[in-house]
Amino acid sequence: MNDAPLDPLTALRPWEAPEVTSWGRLPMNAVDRRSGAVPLDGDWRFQLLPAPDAPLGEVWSSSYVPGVWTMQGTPDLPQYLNIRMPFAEFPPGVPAASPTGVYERSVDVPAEWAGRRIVLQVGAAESVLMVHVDGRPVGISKDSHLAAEFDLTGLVRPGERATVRLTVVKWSDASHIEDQDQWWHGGITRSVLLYAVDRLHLADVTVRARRDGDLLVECRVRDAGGALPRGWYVSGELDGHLLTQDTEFDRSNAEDERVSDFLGEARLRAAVPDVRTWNAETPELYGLTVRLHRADGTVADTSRHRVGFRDVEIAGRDLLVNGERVFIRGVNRHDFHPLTGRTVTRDDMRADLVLLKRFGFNAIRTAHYPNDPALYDLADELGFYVVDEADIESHDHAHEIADDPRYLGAFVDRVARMVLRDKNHPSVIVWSLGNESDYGANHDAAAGWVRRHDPTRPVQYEGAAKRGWADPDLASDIACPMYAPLEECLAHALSGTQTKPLVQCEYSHAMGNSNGTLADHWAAIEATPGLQGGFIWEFWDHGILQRVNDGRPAGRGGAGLYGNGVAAPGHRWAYGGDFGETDHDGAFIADGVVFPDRTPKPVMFEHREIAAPVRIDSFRHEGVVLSNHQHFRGLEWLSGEWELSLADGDTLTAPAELPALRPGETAAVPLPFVVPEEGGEAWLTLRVTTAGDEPWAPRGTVVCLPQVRLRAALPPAHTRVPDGTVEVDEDGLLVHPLLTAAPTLSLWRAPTDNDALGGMADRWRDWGLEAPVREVVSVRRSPGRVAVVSDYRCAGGTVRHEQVITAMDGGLIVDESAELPEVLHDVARVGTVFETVAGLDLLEWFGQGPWESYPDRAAGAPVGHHRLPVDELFTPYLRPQESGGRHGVRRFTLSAPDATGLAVRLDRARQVSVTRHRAADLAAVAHPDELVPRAGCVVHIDAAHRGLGTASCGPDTFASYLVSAGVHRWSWTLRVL
Ligand code: IPT
Repeated sequence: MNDAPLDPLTALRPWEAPEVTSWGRLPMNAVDRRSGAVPLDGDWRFQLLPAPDAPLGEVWSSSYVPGVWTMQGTPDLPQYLNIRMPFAEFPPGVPAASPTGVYERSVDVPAEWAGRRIVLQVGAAESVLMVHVDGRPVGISKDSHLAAEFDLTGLVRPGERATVRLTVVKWSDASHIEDQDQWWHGGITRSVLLYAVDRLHLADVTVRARRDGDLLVECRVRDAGGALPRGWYVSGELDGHLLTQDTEFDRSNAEDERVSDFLGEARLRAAVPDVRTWNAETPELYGLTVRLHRADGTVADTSRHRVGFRDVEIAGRDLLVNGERVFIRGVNRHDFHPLTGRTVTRDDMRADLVLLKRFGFNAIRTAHYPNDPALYDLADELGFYVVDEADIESHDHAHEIADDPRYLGAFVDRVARMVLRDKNHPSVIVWSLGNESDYGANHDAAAGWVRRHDPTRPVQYEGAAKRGWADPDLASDIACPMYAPLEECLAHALSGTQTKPLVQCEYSHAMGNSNGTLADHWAAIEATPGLQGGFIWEFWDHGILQRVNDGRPAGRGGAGLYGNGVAAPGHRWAYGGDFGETDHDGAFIADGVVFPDRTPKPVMFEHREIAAPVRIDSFRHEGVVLSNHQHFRGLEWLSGEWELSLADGDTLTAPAELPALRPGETAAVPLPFVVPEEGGEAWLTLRVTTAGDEPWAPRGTVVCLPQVRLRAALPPAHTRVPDGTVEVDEDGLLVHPLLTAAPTLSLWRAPTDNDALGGMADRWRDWGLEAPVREVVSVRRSPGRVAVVSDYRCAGGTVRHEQVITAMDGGLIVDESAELPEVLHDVARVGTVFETVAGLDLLEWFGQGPWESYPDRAAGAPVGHHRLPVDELFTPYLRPQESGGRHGVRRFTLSAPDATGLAVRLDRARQVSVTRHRAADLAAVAHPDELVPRAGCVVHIDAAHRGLGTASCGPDTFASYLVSAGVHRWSWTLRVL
């Protein structure tokens, strides 16, 4: 035991005192001190204690800062829980055992800092930070996602070495309001630095820049010595143009007008002529430098900002940016990385945003806490509308905490500090008071603070808005529901009672193979005044790269990222339960539109098309009608190429001349091809790419692929005159040299996460659809033809299946029907499954592609000729499930390198999948690395396939995408190549 006197910070037990939001922590401000600072990132001496009041040991290891210890080889591993707290204590209580990291390092304080004010900045620490310097207590802070600053001026000596100790306590009263749906970690997640400023310094700078060119810069000035010296003034420079102090408002800098000896306020004003306004499409920024001068004109302090001139307002039920009702094509984004857990670099964030831009997103909700500061710089620069969300989620104890006055300070503090930090970013258009915390007086207090401090932006809070979308309340200017059914949104917009813009803060849950009906949502949003968009849940699949042999996180040095969504050999993407946690929420953490290595999932291509800036409205004989669907930009940044795909022919291309269209305009352009008489079904695609380099995409990057059908397919004219032989075995199963399993009826798919969490999978299992017992009723043979009737018996009933196989044209025609009894009113699929010999490794098809698509997620895959190796057709969702499907397939071939193989032609466009896995193989495992690929192909041809929906969290697919009971008929031909 260590008998040292109890440290005063520890003695306060701040980890179970919600009233203590901080002690010794400096006010938040928007002056960026990163440049010129001494970075303290790197390896720190480290000890992990079992509790915050446990004595320090003798032995130090090391830990990398910024980083979480849960990913750096300690016994305390990541744990994933969504709503439930990881411990039973009621707020503000915490368990006595609470992993506590003690970080220590020496710091050489530069000698030239003598006489200056010296500040320590800890970028973020979760969940309680206690700071000591040379053994003396400095301060405390909470809020795991905002920086904390401490004044070290009197505590360190320039030119000497100091020891900084950061003690980070994992569980605290604050954990109860940081109960976001993500991994629990512990550590220091953002950079630590030390900087110095003049004693006379800019305490804060607030920039307001309007779309009419009006610029207002408000500066707060302080002197560390106390009273301000006389005669100071500020000046500014906007892209080289000097701004001078507004003499109407130079309080406290001139002797006669001094209102306070301690707080200086000064204002710069300018009217910028012909201003280039900021919006997410053309994010024009101006460089602003603010200088604080001493009376003799020398510069005491400088602050640099990037200014975007723009207005945000709500007019009636419209959210307007620069007067335009912009669509919010958003996504929810966490700070996440598969190797570090939470720590992200500027390059990581840039890669996130670049990818989002390339796939048509224009908005981010910083779910559910202020993201890394660099994210906002990048959003300003690349063009995103940001809903900036405070670090408040009390999901498990929401009702108790929302009105608990002990948490009042924390609510206001977290919201206010976020606003003070981010107020100068043009990208931030809305403040959010947090997530999933019920609604109480603590929210109204926070909303009141924001409204007084920043009247230039709306406030939103889902917990308030859900009481009634049109209700007046202090905490939400926007009706921002989560996962509201489309019909409810439509009914509200059409009701005549709508009072606020309707922008869903979360919708279209991207867990596993999901995001069905996204295109239907957008068709409704674009057609319905009052609906303005929403934020898909969410950007990342939060799979942590884990070594399979020892179950540890791979950590910072982990290999194998940025590939094709698959974890490196010997690794897997861990989700809840994979670190041995008994309490966890499984794969619910894998619900993003990108894999953990940022590989886009198929839904991204769907989204890109839904967000297309230029579209083909229609085709008439006189030409193709194009329209510009942007809010601010013309088409000059795009170039195009026409493609004409003939089902029974080739793909022809021709250069496209895009018309000069302003936003909202349409124009007809002549059809670039004479469509050949032959060739069957014909599709015209406009391949739209960037004409030059964009900050987020090099020239030639695909932006969208709008399409129109020029000619429909002729119905197949089979005469059914047999001209060969059909061989079936005694069970009436087809015998064919290229098939290892004969075509049989399939009614089931490996449950998607939506199927599982939406209850469909259980129902299908109760019905026994997974493995019905096939009983042959009759086999009738006639020359060149066999007709087989069989019953597929399962607990849910009997499905009568008929298969008539006719030898014709050197191949086989298979006509099938299945009759589902009424009770089987919603099944996964009705269709054929067969398996091929090994070696047929290339799929070529005419239909939708090349990306995976399903009946209710098929807007982003253009119809055309596609080819992919069979191994690339499968999508490696983190929990294996139905995947790899292609919608709208008319015909396909499966071939070996020597061009031998089989060809299939379908009676009409249908859902097809070709993978190495049976549905039962997929359903039997928990991670893709456990799958053993079969040598041949498992081929499904579906007469009907159920839509995907989003029922893992939100509405199921629409009735029109369900597979119903009754008779289904389909036919296909099989030929040997
Ligand atoms: C909603 C949460 O806000 C989000 O953090 C995430 O958990 C999402 O759902 C599902 O993945 S809360 C849900 C109970 C509606």
